[in-house]
Amino acid sequence: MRTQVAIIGAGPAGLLLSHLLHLRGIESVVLELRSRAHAEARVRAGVLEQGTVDTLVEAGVGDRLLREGLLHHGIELRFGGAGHRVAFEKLVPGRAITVYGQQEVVKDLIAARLKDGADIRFEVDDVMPHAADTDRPYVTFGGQRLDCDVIAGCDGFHGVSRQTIPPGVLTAYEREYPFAWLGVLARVPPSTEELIYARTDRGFALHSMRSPEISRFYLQVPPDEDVAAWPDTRVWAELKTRLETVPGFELSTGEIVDKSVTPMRSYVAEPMRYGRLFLAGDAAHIVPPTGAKGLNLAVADVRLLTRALAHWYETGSADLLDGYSDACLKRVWRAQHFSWWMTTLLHTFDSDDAYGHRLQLSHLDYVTSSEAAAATLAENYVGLPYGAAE
Ligand code: RFL
Ligand code: PHB
Repeated sequence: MRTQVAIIGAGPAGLLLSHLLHLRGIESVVLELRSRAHAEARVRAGVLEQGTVDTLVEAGVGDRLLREGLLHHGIELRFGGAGHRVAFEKLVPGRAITVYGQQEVVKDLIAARLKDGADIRFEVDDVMPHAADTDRPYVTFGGQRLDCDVIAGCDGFHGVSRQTIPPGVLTAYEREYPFAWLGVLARVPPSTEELIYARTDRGFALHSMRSPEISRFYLQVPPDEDVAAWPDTRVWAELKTRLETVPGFELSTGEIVDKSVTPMRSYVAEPMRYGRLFLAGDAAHIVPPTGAKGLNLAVADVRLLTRALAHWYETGSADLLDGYSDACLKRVWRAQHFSWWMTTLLHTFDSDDAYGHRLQLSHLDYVTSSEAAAATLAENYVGLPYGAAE
């Protein structure tokens, strides 16, 4: 078997890359470990930056997103018994976020790819990239061999692509946080119009949503927490304690339909390339979800990779491919900083002494009382505009 670009992983990065390449006349095969049903049911991100929405719409896969996505012009930071709105319309005029589940993005992309006759293989075992340091790379899977010009490693943080790169090639930059997030999806109308990021002495809580009928919540919990320690009654009690901290706010409860624990980690591998193997999305970098950046970074990466590959096929010049990693890493590191910053701003750290606690409160007070500080948060949260090269 032969294709131009062998793509490992059918998450948002791999699927969007395959679609964008198709629009430029470049063919690919997508190899995915899990089933289509599993990929479409995985509850993860929910916040899309303006640039992500524009990318999906321009690529012709944004119809349902524009119909069903919830356009938000602000978020609330809640702490010390009061809520403070970060008003995007005032701080970053013309820019907003859209709340639309990652699993819906994945469904839309799979549908579009299959309609165009794409070759996506689900439930393939033993995917392995080979000969990435030669100009005849290939991928093996389930006893078969796929020859290609280039391999795209879009297989997420635990994928195989990054791990096949020989020791010494990549430098990893990493930070682990001493807590995890318990994520909860519930069949109950949101008790708020905009997202609420709440800092309390018992830990962080986030009230998000998926639709007018479905709410999404997160609770800061100890690292390696067992989901079994969180029966529904405990989840609702803790959410109420952490969110019902301002006068008049009452949290509606309902049926919980999904619960999972996510560790919090920052990680960057540099460079995002080894020969003919290019890493994109979570395969190369992850951020704690507090800044809502992971999916948006994956989209920015594959935009750049598409442009670089198209340039290569059209002109024979590898200039953009050679610049791919540096071009991605600029945005990646901005998002790393913002995600670390939001995380330290809003979580409780057991290691914090009284001094650290006071610093955090002063920081929160500054972000919610100074327009300059709030604008910094807002412009990063809605996402910095793409540069000319992106
Ligand atoms: P994915 O989505 O992990 O997809 C990788 C795909 O590769 C497959 N795979 C393999 N396939 C073949 N062979 C192998 N050996 C393979 N190993 C793995 C996997 O099955 C999978 O289908 O990576 P991708 O495409 O780079 O996308 C990245 C995003 O998924 C991720 O950054 C976001 O979900 C992060 N994130 C958020 N990002 C945002 O932009 N906004 C948010 O609001 C947001 N909230 C979140 C989040 C992530 C969360 N979790 C669960 C980590 C909230 C949470 C709770
Ligand atoms: C979500 O809705 O899943 C979500 C929203 C904001 C975040 C992280 C996750 O910062």
